[in-house]
Order: sequence, then structure tokens, then C-alpha cells
Amino acid sequence: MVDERTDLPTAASDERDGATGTAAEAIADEVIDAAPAVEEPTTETVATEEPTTAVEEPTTETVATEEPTTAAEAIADEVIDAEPAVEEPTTETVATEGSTSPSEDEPIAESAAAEIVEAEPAPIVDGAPTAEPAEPAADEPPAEAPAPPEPAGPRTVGRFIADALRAAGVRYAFTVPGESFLGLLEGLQAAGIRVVATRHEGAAAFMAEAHGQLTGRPAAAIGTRGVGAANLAIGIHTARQDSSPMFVLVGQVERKFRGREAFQEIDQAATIGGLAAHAIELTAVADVPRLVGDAVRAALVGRPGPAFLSVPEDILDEELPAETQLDTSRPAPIRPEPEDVRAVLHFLAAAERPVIFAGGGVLRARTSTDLVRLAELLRVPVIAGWRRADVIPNDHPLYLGMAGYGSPSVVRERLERADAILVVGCRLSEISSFGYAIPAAGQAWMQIDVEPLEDRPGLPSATRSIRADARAFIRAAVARLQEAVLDAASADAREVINVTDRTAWEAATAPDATAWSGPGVHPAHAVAAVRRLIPDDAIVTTDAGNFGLWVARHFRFRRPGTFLGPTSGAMGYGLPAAIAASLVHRDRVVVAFAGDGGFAMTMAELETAVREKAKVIAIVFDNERYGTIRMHQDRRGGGAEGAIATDLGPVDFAAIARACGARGIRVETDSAFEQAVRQALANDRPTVIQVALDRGWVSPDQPFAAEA
Ligand SMILES: Cc1ncc(C[n+]2csc(CCOP(=O)(O)OP(=O)(O)O)c2C)c(N)n1
Ligand SMILES: [Mg+2]
Repeated sequence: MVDERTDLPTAASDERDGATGTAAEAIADEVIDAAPAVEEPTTETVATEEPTTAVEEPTTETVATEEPTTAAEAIADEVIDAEPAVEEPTTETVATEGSTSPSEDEPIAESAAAEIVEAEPAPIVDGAPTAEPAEPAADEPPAEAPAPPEPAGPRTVGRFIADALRAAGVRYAFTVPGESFLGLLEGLQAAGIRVVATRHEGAAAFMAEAHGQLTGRPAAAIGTRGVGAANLAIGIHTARQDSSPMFVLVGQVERKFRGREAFQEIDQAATIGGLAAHAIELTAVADVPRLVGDAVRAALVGRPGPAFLSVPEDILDEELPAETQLDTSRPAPIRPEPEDVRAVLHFLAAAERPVIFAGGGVLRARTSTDLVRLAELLRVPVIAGWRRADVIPNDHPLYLGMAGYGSPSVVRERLERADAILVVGCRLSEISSFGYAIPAAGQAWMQIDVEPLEDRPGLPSATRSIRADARAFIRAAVARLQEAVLDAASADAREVINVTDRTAWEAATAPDATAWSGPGVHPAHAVAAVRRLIPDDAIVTTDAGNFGLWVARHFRFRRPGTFLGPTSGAMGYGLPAAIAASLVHRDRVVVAFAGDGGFAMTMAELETAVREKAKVIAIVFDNERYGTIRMHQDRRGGGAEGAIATDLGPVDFAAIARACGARGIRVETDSAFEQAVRQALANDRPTVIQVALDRGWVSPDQPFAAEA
């Protein structure tokens, strides 16, 4: 069980009415009768090269809502990253030997931008400037170079792997280098993959994970043998829990030494690799193309995740014949069945208190705009999974909050009272489901997922479990709905409930507006100030700890894809994730929220941020303790004696920032905090704002109480 928790509401509701009413039946019939609008799959496979270049047509142009709302229009430009390349299946395999595909050499930004000028103003590509690139700023690192051509002759295994990663979309590798994979580093550089040195492999893995979570495209984390592999573990686990695509490559001892407990030798695939979605050790050159292809599929197909390759040092410099082909073919995304679409629409339209429970799969499929349309057309509200609050704009009247830690009790109560829950792209984690309480036994629910949770122990069986790509499904549902005539009375009845529920959620999440004159900074005021001061497209990351409860409670995300958080609850994530986001989106503000405990775990990466010119703003809530754990200790009633290993000493984080070449400031009042944020936004380098947080603050559900 994750050790990062807070007050979780326990109230259960007995209001779980079944679907009733003749009006609902009327809608259902009309939905059933509507003409199917489901695209037929075309071919079996898609090529994996250049995942960012295929960009969908503008969504706003093609779908007219029944009652167009400004909210829907406002998020038309929400999809910041290029869409996944799933629409245009091309070839079965990708040859990586000899000549490259024409697109491989094209700057991605240009080819993508040409197609999406209207709908998506800022197609972002790793390291490349976005729309209207002006003169590169003087302090910008060199722009990402296009992939150099692959060698015409034989290639080393190191180069072959690098070319394969590049073909699978990798543009960044994060590493603490080791002598066990020098041939791989050379291959990566030759393949045009940017290799970033970090100060700890855990941070390297977090950066790669954050890159995958943010863009849907994998990055690589690389470490050396047993020691590097062990340090990478936290990020591998996090990528697994976040369903983030990622490659992990670990050098291994020479094959002839294997099994002798050689220097730093462990069975990497079986141990640390066991945390990944897929793990293999390369042992024979002849198997390399097949095994690398398998790793690419494991990272990207179905539920994405980390793929782990253990690479013996001596194999990297061996050569593969010139004609070696790489098979990275992937199955086409799963298209919805018209009968499933009909059933889901019927399910929602026939309910009185339905809710859509949306998770990271919606963000990964870049289908938030479509989800808003579906919600609007049916008048069904949306609740986000834990740490996926950015799944739709939080100012939308149909957004009813995020589940899990930091959520007010109204969120859980609304889920409990739902007479129909549609779970989309959400794995119903322990935290999102409030300890596996949602869905409850007997509660009607359906799921849409690339990998539905059919066999999970203890999970009440779903009314219907649909294996489909979230975007294809939601679009098909929207298209079909537009050809149906909705029953106004039933939809209006839902709308009345929605307004009440939204009002309750707004009241429960509004930050206290009273001026704070107590000690230190007021955490809710700090969160509100950041929201007020940073742009809507700024990216926010979070570490683990109770400070994050105020962020979860009060921060309003206005654009999908603007939040990065580990559903593994891993401390140390915030800063490395922010650095990765800043590398991807050079032009956007990136803010990391952290506690003093979590920040100290990876603060050495401040130097990485300075070196890489990642202008992140790190906000460190400093209560000089592992506050979350102390809260749990206090609840056990053990008093001062029960407070074991949770008090920490003072650290001058601002001075550490300055020592690394960043800016650093410590603030003790609300007004000084606000001024520091303004200054940080104007700064030309990373900034750490150390926030004095009195220990009287424990959680948003507990009023401030000065320590006795
Ligand atoms: C890597 C890791 N180790 C331990 C934990 C358990 N844990 C959860 S929150 C927490 C304390 C966090 O302290 P801090 O970052 O200062 O935040 P605070 O709770 O004080 O706001 C700990 C130790 C964890 N989630 N991750
Ligand atoms: Mg703390």
C-alpha cells in the first residue's frame, strides 16, 4: 500500500437507484436506431516510425454539438502535443537498414505544423521550438538535429538498438553513464538521440517516465549493471503504475562472466526488470532484432509501459549484417463495435445519475475534447482518476473533481450515488477507487479500455467491458449521438442534478479567501496564487506528500496534458518530471510542487536543470518533516513518543539552488510568495522558492492548529 495518504471520506451512500423512467427508454430507442457511425478498420498494422507526424483532422470542425458551448470551443486548442499516429496505417514493417524513410529526416515540427494550423496552434515536438519559431533565444540549447542516416553497411548492436529506439519515437535518453554500455551511448548519439546526464538514475528514470506520460512517446532511461539498475527501479515502477511508455536499458557484465557473481552482476531481467511490463536480456546477436522489436511492442501496444533490456557489454560492439531488418510492426488500434457504442449510450442515457470516470487513458489517447463533447451531448458529468485531474478542463460545468487523495468528500459521494459509471481509460487504482470501494458490488458500471480489467480479484463484474481505443470509441459515440434525437426532459433532469453537484464541488474546493496573518505561508493561498499567475498552458508537476493535498484540492487545470504526477506516489518525482517537461516544451512555464522531504531526494538535479537550461520553478513546502507520515503517527495516538523518524532538520534549499547556478529564495508570507512567483516567471534560469510552512498545517480537511 502506498504510504502517501490522507483523510479519505468513508461515508457510504445507499442511494444507488437503478435506471428508471419512460423518458430514458425513449432515448435509448432513438440511440439504438441511429445510423452507425463507426469507422471500419483499414489494415492490420501501423508503422511505428515518427509517431508524431500523423495528426488528426481538427475535431472542432467535424463535430457539431447539440448546444454548442463556449467551454467546448475554448478547449478546441487543448491538445498541445501531436496526436498519436493511429489514423493512417501504412506498412507492416520498418526497415532500419540502409536508407531511412523520407519522414525520418524531416524536422517533425514542420511536417506536423503544416497539417494543423487551424485546430492545434502549438504542435510541440521534443526540443524543437513550437509555432512561429522566431530567432532562437540566445540561451536555448542547440535545436534537436534530424536523425542522421543509418549506416549502409553492417551496424553494431549498440547502433542497431539506438536506431530502433529512434524509429519508435525516442528523442531523449537520460542516464548516469557506465562503462558497461559505451557502445550504446555512441549508437544513441549517432542516431540523433539527445543523451542527458543526470545526477542519479532514479531521476533519469523519472525524467523518461514523465516524458512518456506527457507526450505519449517513450524516452529511454539508461543505467549500468546491478547498481544502476537498482537506482532506476523507482522510475520503472512509476512508469508501470502510470502506464507510461518508456525504454529502460541496462548494461550487463560480459557474457563470458555471467553466472560468476561478476562485478555488479545481478539477474537484471528477473529482478529489477520484473518491475517493468516486459524484460529480457540479450544473449545472442542473432536474436537482437526480434527481441528489440518485442520490446518496442511491449512499451507501446495495448496498455503502454516500461520495457526493460539488459545488454551485456560485449554484445554491444558486435556487428549485425547489413541487411538486418527491424520488425516493429504494431497492431492497429482496436476499433469500437457498433453494438458496444449503442450499449454505452443506452447505459448513460437511461440513467438518472450517471457519471463518466475518466483516467490517464483519455489523456494518452488525446481525446479530452471528444470526451467533453460526449459529456455535453448526454449531460453526463465527468470525474477524473487520481492525479489525472487535467483530463478535462476543470472550469467546465460538467467537471465534478478528481478522485483519491486530496478530494473533498463530495467526489466519493457522487461516485457512490451514481446509478451508472462509465470508466474510460482508468485502471481503478487503489487510490482512485477509494480503496477499491468504487464500483461497489451491485453498482452498474461499464468500462472502455485498451486492456479492460476483466479478471482483477474483487472487482465487481462490469455490465459491459469493452476493449477499444478510447478516442475511436468516444468519437464513434459522439458521431452516433448526433444522429439521435435526445429526450429533452430526461437530459434536463440530469442537468438539474449536475448543477447542484457542481455547486457543491466548487464550494468544497474553493480556497479560503480570508487574509492569513498566522506564521508562514498559507498553503491554499499559495496554490491559488500559482493558479492566478501562471498561464493556462503551464505544466504542473507534483511530488508525493501532504503538501500535495492542497494542490489536489484547489488547483484548477484548464487544459488537458498540463499535469504530471506519479500514481505510484513516489517521492522525488516533481523536479525531474518538471525538467523533462521543460525539455519537451521549451516555451512553456513548468512548475514543480514538492515537500522538503521529497525535494531533497532529487534536488541534485537542479544542476541538470541549469545545465540543460530547463527553466523550471520548484516550489518547496518546507515543514522540516515527513509530514504525511507524522500525520499517520499522530492518528495512532502515540503522542510525542510515537513520532519516530519523521522530524527533519532545516535545509537552506534556496542556497542549494544558488550553489547549483539556479536562483533561490525563501519566503515566509503570502505576499512574499506571490512576489517570488512573479519574479520566477521573469527569471532566465531555474528558480527554487522555499516556502515556510508551519507544522500546524496537516491537511486541507484539518484546520490550522499551532503545535502545542
Ligand atoms: C520514495 C518514497 N519513500 C517514502 C515514501 C513514503 N512517504 C510518503 S509521503 C512521505 C513524506 C513526504 O514528506 P515531504 O516531502 O516533506 O512532504 P510533507 O508530507 O511534509 O508535505 C513519505 C516518507 C514515498 N511515498 N516515496
Ligand atoms: Mg515536509
